[in-house]
Order: sequence, then structure tokens, then C-alpha cells
Amino acid sequence: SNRRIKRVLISVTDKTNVVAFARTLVDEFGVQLISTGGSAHTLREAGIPVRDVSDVTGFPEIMDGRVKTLHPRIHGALLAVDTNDAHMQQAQEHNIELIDMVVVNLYAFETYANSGASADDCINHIDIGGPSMIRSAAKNFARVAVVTKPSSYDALLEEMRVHSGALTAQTREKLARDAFELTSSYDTHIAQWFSDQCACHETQSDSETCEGGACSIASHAADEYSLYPSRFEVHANKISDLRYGENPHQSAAVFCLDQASKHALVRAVQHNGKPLSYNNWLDMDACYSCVREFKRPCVVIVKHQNPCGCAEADNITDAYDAAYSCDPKSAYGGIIAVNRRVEAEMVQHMFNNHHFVEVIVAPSYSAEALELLKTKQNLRVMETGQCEKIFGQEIRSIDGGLLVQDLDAVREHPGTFTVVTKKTPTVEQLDDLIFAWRVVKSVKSNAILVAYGKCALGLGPGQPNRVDSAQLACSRAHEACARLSLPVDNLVAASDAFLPFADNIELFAEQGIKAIIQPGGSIRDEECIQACNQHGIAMVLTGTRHFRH
Ligand code: 93A
Repeated sequence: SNRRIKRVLISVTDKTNVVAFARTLVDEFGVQLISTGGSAHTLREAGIPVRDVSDVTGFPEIMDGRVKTLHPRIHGALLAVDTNDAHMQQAQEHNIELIDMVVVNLYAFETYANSGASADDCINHIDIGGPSMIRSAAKNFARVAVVTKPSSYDALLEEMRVHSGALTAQTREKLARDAFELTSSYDTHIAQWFSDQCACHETQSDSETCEGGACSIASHAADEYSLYPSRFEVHANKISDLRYGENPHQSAAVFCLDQASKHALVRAVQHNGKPLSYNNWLDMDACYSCVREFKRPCVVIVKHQNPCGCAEADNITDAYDAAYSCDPKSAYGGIIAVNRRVEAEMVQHMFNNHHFVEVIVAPSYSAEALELLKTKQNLRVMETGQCEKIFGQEIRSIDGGLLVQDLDAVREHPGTFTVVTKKTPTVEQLDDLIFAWRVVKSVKSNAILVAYGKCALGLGPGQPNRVDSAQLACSRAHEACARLSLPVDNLVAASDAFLPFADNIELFAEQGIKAIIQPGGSIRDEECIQACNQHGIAMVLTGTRHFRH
């Protein structure tokens, strides 16, 4: 049923529009406000009457604010079910005054984690009280509204105007869903940060794999995963038949695994274009799994399972331009994946290039971008809702059987990579090396990738010997450099597995490669290091291999 909002708790780190929202709650709807330290201060400064949380709890905010709302007078006020007599009686006994709405957004943990802040700083910005309130309120959505996005303030006020100061049950339920999505992704980011820290500590303290700081292939904790059960069952529902398989004489269908997450590629929503083909699905998977490796805006273009363009930049339009410029010829008829909301500007650039694309996949699209994309009748437009690095298993078939393995989603920490040459990569080279290392794992092995300026300039995929892959990557990179008037003397190269002989280094030296990243672990590592030293090349070993067969 509709619930009139009488008492609201406001505790926000992002104070965008909170003053206007609070003022309307008080002036128009006669709401009583309760608030935490900084938020109360902001509201009071704007002349809005507000009660301190400490006044409600009868307990001061302590331990640098670590404990401010973690109190039964707050959580009881959120969790009490008002149709339950015992709850209401206990509320009365303990002086708990029910709260009808919480307006909470969280300490900006991700911002700290991504900005290279100290571990202490990151940990201090793990919000405990905020998610607790959000979860309490969301659990009790039958009575309580939980508001986590400043962008929803206006629409909520509008609804309250229509419903005499109340929100509908449907709205409260939707808010609760948004709330759990927020706390779940918040915790995922924290877990990711811990894994990154752990990966760093583990490799550093592993005396068997690290000698004098140089790592050979680190066995990435096989015991971290239990062995697969002796019986493997796959439960999946058919999404649709496909027109045909890889070729017209093969019939095919696509299924969704029962455990597929909401944002799994297989569940992507199609907004436009013809039905996806078997090859579209495969290439889209290759493309999207590559773009998911990146935190900054990134665009990947895939053809026949291999990236033929990939770049990271400050915004997706620049990333698209760079990715496309790597190899426009191959990009024609390709599949594009983007790790951010697609904006009209990027689409306009695609159109200006007359870039024919089979499929575009992204977490979301602006209305304007979608409208533009829909002007191309055949272009398949796929929306996943969220783009995050995924962990889990992959299943492939062999004659009469299945192969199951963990996804190649090991968490690598660049802090554990080791420079083994006299020459150390410059900061820019190191950035490019890390970029190239992230992309090369999505290239079919043997894979060599040449990069410059966070852009994959030359790819050498899938050759049965590594020198041919290297040759291919270098010659493509040189073509790209000529086309884009880029210098050819500051390129970096990544190799998905160890360089077995120094012949690759000789070739790299001839082709203007100044820094190399590779796993290391060959019995001839020393020869390769010496060759690098002779040619003044910097080489970084990662300790992890990324074959992709
Ligand atoms: O340090 S906390 O984990 N402990 C708490 O009890 C608590 N209560 C609210 N963080 C807590 N909060 C968070 O404080 C909220 O999630 C919000 O992001 C922030 C607002 O603080 P202030 O109003 O002092 O700016």
C-alpha cells in the first residue's frame, strides 16, 4: 500500500542536490529529518531543521565516525514491521521511533581504490554503517523507502505530490532492488581490491617462485579452487534457435545456463537489428570479455574471434577513434564492445567512418545514441546493464565430451611484475605494457601484440610459431604507424606465453620495439634477457601465462 513519509534519515557522502531534496521534504511534506555529522551540517547551514543521529540514539558518533548509525534505535526503526504487534510493542518499550525513508549514498571506496590511495585510506573508506542502513531499509521495503541515487530525488518528490506525501509499494520495491544492486556491487569492488592486495602479497612472499625478485611462472594457487566434482551437470534453457551454426548446413541454438548472472552476456537485451547468428554470439563473447578487462573507458573491435582494434582513453569516443584507427580494413564488418554507456558522439564517429558493424554490445546506451543506432536497420544493438570482470567457468565441447575450466580471470597485480633487464621501462612504456598485457590474453595464441599510447597497433594472432606472430604484429603496427603518422621507435610488445628463443628479441629490436612484457619461465630466459640488454630493450616478466586456444 502507499505509505506517507513522516520521518527521514539522511546520511550522504555525495551531497549533490540533497539540500533541495531535504528542503522540499520539510517544507512541502512536513517531514522530520534525522542526519549524520557532515550531512546534518550541510542541511543546517542551508537553514533546514534537522535532528542529529546522536540525539536519536542517545549515543555520540564515536571512533572517527566509524560508529554513528549502527544502533538499535536506527536499525530497529528501519526493520520494525508495523503490522506486527510484538514489533510495535518492542519499539515503544525501547523508545524506537519508526523511520519511513533513508537517503544514503556510500563512502567513495572505489575512488580511493582506483586512485592509488594507501591501504589504510582505502580501508577507512569501506562504508559499514551506510550499507547496513540500506540493507535494513531495503529488507523492509514493505514499509520503508530506500533512496540511494541523487538522480532519483526529483521523481520521488513528484510521486509524493501525486500521492499526498506517500510512495507506492511498487516504487519502494524498485528502490529496494536498486539498493541491493548497489550494496552488492560495492562489496564486489571491495573484494576485488582485497584480491589485488593478496595477489601482490602472495607473489612477493613466494620464495620458490621468486628469486632475486625475478619471478618464473607462479603456480597461481591451484589449491585456491577445489577440484571439479566427479559429475558435471549442465542445466540450461533454450533462448532461441539460431538460423544456422558456423556454416549454413549446421543447425544451432543458444542456451542460457541456470546460474547465469543478470548481467551475463547471454542475457543481454537486443534493441535493434536482425537476430544474432552463431558467429555473432561467439565474436561478441570474445569482444566483451576483452573489454571487461579494463576499468577506464575502452573500446574493442573483434573479427573472427580476434581483436583487430582495442584502445583505452579518457572517454569512449577517443577510445573508439583509436581502436578503429588500428586497422580500419579489418574492423569492417566487426563487432564492437564498449565498457561504458554508449553516447551519441561515439556513434556519430562510427557513422562518419562508414564503419559497418555487425553487433555493438555495451552496458547501456544514451537515448540519443540508441536512436541513432536504430537508423541502421541491420545493426544488432545489445545491452548488458553492467560491465564487470567476470569469474567462473567456461565449458567447451570435444568429441563426446566436455572440457571445463576456470575462466582466465586471474587477478594480476602489476606491482608483482619484474623488470629483468638493465633498461627499465619509462612510465609511459610501462602503462603501454600493462595495457598490451591485458589485451593479449584475448588474442588467440600464439599471440603477440604491439602497442603504443594505450592502443593496440598490431596484432599477431594464432600462428603455429611465435616468430610468425611477432612478424605479423610488427608489420601491422608499422602500417598503422605510417597511416597515423606515429613514431615507430617507441613501440612495446606483449607475448601471451614465454619467448622460447632470442630470435623474437632480434626481430623486435629490428622493428623498433623498446619494451617487452611476457610471462618468462623459458629455460632460455637468460639468453632473451641478454639479447634485450644488447639492444637496449626493457623487459618485464609477469609470471602468468595467458594462452587462448
Ligand atoms: O563509518 S561508517 O561505516 N559507520 C556508520 O555508522 C555510518 N553511518 C553512516 N559510515 C557510516 N555512514 C556513512 O556516512 C553513510 O553511508 C554516508 O556515506 C556517510 C555520511 O556521513 P556524513 O553525514 O558525516 O557526511
